[in-house]
Amino acid sequence: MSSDAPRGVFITFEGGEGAGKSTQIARLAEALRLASGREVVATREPGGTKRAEELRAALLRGVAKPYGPFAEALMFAAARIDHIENLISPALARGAIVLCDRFSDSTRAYQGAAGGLEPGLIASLERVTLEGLRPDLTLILDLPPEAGLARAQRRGEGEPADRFEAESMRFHERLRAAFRAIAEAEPDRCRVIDADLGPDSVEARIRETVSAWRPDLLPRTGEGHDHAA
Ligand code: T5A
Repeated sequence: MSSDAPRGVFITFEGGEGAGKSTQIARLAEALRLASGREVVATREPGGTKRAEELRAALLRGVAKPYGPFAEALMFAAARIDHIENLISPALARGAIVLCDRFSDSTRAYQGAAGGLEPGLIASLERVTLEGLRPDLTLILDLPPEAGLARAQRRGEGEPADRFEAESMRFHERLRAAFRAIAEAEPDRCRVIDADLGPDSVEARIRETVSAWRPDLLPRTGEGHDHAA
């Protein structure tokens, strides 16, 4: 790596719809701030910067859907380029811990495995979009799609499903398989977390995983338990 390589820590969260990523990112961010005293930046994709958030709104409304998965992948890539240039890379250069809700694995899973784009095309797009940036750790929150979609529906009661929530159950099953395959192919970078549990139990598993990976960032503590309802 060159001398101007990022000094921070880049952790991404991936998984299907309603897996609990936002919930767990907020909890891990707080734990890391307290334990490490380092700057922690929590962000999301698509989005994270003003321009990328504008693209997010269009993507989730389904504006790019009629043009097909390649056009959608290009739009996600455009948002990612702005996000990397203006938020992620500067934060890593400052030495921050960056927690990102979805990143390039989502393009592999949604537009690639589930959307039908060829892996070679996705890999080429990744090369030009990421310019060598790779998450240090990826936590894949895994649960049956029915459970995740039910959570997303409960949260957005009364609102119509967004572009991807509205896809078929087969699409969501392919997504789950795709994320598991990514974890299997890159075991050094990825860890699968059972997300079909209460939020406190998922948090405990994430803390344990991060502690085992980098005890300097998050020392080990006792087991977490879900509060009684
Ligand atoms: N996309 C994205 C692509 O197609 N290609 C790409 O390259 C990228 C980057 C983004 C969409 O874009 C697609 C994927 C997505 O479809 P989004 O709205 O950000 O859209 O979608 P999600 O990332 O799926 O976000 P969600 O908010 O739906 O899911 P989260 O963040 O995983 O879940 P969270 O924490 O918001 O929780 C959902 C609900 O469940 C509850 C929460 O309180 C909340 O109400 N909850 C739990 N309930 C029970 N048990 C638990 N353990 C719970 N954890 C949370």
